[in-house]
Amino acid sequence: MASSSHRWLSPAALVSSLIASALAKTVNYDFNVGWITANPDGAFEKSVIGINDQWPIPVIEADVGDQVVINLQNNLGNETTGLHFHGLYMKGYNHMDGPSMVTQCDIPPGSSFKYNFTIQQAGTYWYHSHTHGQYPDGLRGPLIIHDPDNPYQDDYDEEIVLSVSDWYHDHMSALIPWFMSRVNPSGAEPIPKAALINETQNFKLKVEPNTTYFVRMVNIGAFAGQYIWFEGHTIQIVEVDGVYTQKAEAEMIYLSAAQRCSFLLTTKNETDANYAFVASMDTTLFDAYPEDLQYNVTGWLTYDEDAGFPEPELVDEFVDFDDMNLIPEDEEELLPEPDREITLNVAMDNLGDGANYAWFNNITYTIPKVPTLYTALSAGDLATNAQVYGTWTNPFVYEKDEVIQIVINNLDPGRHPFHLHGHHFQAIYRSEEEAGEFDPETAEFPDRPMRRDTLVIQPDGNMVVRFKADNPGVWVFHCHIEWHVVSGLMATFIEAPLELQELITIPDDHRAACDAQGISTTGNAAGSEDFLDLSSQNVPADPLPAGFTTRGIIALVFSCVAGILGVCVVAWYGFADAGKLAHPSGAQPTSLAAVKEGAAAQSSPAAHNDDDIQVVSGSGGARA
Ligand SMILES: *[C@@H]1O[C@H](CO)[C@@H](O)[C@H](O)[C@H]1NC(C)=O
Ligand SMILES: *[C@@H]1O[C@H](CO)[C@@H](O)[C@H](O)[C@H]1NC(C)=O
Ligand SMILES: *[C@@H]1O[C@H](CO)[C@@H](O)[C@H](O)[C@H]1NC(C)=O
Ligand SMILES: *[C@@H]1O[C@H](CO)[C@@H](O)[C@H](O)[C@H]1NC(C)=O
Ligand SMILES: *[C@@H]1O[C@H](CO)[C@@H](O)[C@H](O)[C@H]1NC(C)=O
Ligand SMILES: *[C@@H]1O[C@H](CO)[C@@H](O)[C@H](O)[C@H]1NC(C)=O
Ligand SMILES: *[C@@H]1O[C@H](CO)[C@@H](O)[C@H](O)[C@H]1NC(C)=O
Ligand SMILES: [Cu+2]
Repeated sequence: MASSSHRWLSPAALVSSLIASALAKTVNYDFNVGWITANPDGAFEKSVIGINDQWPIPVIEADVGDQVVINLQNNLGNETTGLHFHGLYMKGYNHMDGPSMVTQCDIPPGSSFKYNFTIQQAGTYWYHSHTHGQYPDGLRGPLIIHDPDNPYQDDYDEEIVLSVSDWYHDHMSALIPWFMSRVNPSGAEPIPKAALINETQNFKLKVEPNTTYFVRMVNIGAFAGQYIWFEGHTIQIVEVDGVYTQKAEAEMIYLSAAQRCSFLLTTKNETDANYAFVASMDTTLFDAYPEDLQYNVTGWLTYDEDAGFPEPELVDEFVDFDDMNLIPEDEEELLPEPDREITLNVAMDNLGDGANYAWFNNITYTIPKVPTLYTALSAGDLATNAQVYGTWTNPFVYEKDEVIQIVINNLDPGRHPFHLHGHHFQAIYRSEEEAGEFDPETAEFPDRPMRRDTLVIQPDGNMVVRFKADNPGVWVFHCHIEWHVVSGLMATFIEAPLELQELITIPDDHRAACDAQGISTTGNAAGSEDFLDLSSQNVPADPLPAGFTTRGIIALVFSCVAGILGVCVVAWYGFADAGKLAHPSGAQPTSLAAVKEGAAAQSSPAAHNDDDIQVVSGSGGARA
């Protein structure tokens, strides 16, 4: 074991941390995670994951410098869990970051687990489960770090926290097996049933006249980006993802899953009318367009309960503020030319099991046998060798303080919000749609680029981000559409692993979570102490047999639906076990109906679906 119990701090850091700790406090939370029922869209009652018998779950609030201690008890009974604190640097606290099999093992039912970390930054964040696609079942909420040095503190009277999200009627544990199966060869993502504001609909936001609010808005959804606008009011953007920006006036903003935006909103002097505000899901992300889809959700700035609540006016075109135009309030300059550049090509493609996987370059993320952090801590000097982390975690090892440039080429016709743990990156370039691969000859970078932790790439476009590897740890880089986490759109950055070994000791309760599931806390990605022997690492499904292409598979499944070549598909895919693909809402379609619904979802954007198009079995298939 190369880890040791002392913390590595420079004398200056030690002094400043002593000063901070003189003022800082400890914020304690006891979180009992369990099932409760809720019906946020008024259309379907379902069991959701709550905390302390409460849903929506509580907002975590602290001040910069505070120590946050969360004692989590998993009372779900039938599911493992975990928490990730989205956007926090967690410097020196990589083991508290939360993604399953990256920095910890899942927390088994019936056990407890402590998260304990120092808050090192101000702003608007959120927290959510980061295991087996679980957070859309309810385990998601804002995390707000208040700031005595907020540069805009004299510009507003009050703070407001608001979420937007999307909502499914079925559980992720029921949807994922359908999504990741041969009956869904095109990888059509299940479509949410409704959009929500603050986890409800028709939300009446009480406001005072002649008052300026600092509104912290968080998209805690699973899939849909949302356009958001306030009728009769303009807003001034002042923060994105925890980074203060110079004031920027906006009529409409776009928030992808996981993004945050804070803005100043000044109310009117008169109280004779209420004003609608709208969040509208980006339906270009959806492969189908069910007739009952409620993709708009309305709230009201409520000046007077008796003044009436007008329906929002229809907007013909979404003209949202381009976040690449923002300038950080601290005017931090473009980082120097990179020490390392990596290129990630995004694609979707099928494997031999017929399911559709997501790829960075030629790798679809597959969980290792040992959490990657624990491999880094136990590998000694070999921790700098990417090989020990396994092929399918898509590992990149960086040296301390290197400037890293990531070029992302989207070879897929969908938008994707990419998120990096442990950092705010500089967003230095983003192309328009259909621009193809990044061309360094023509791109120009801003002098003072916007920073954030989640950035949207355009369909068939490209983008470039830069950051400094100044945070020893294992940090994942992934699409924040939860379906694409499930299908493997994730890479692993191992930053300064030798320094990391000096910083982190795995707490006993974190080890116990692994022990309870028979997962080793040392060894390489294959669970071997012979660190260069990866022979038993987890691997994805086999490739498609030679001669089969994704297009061919989809065509074949269509033919099967049409009843022309059904037999061959049944034979080749082995549909014998497809009968277990039972409908989550209780209906019992045959395997062919399952195929048909899946195919309809991908074939025609205007396809009609009476119910969730998702047809699934209760177990298996949960990855990442
Ligand atoms: C776990 O239990 C809850 C509450 O009874 C249920 O709604 C959910 O579907 C179950 N999850 C699994 C994976 O069986
Ligand atoms: C939390 O961690 C700090 C050190 O980072 C330690 O001093 C403190 O005792 C821990 N608190 C709990 C409740 O474990
Ligand atoms: C929105 O929901 C959060 C979490 O439930 C709550 O703390 C917050 O106060 C709500 N916002 C408003 C404006 O009521
Ligand atoms: C609005 O508030 C400002 C100070 O906050 C005050 O000077 C002004 O008179 C108020 N105007 C109205 C119409 O209430
Ligand atoms: C409200 O009244 C104040 C003066 O009392 C004025 O400065 C301000 O612009 C008014 N606000 C709006 C939204 O009209
Ligand atoms: C949702 O809102 C948009 C923008 O106003 C509008 O164009 C569209 O017709 C609305 N859709 C529904 C189903 O209400
Ligand atoms: C991906 O695989 C293809 C064919 O197997 C190969 O031509 C290509 O170079 C690979 N790309 C990367 C980035 O490894
Ligand atoms: Cu994605």
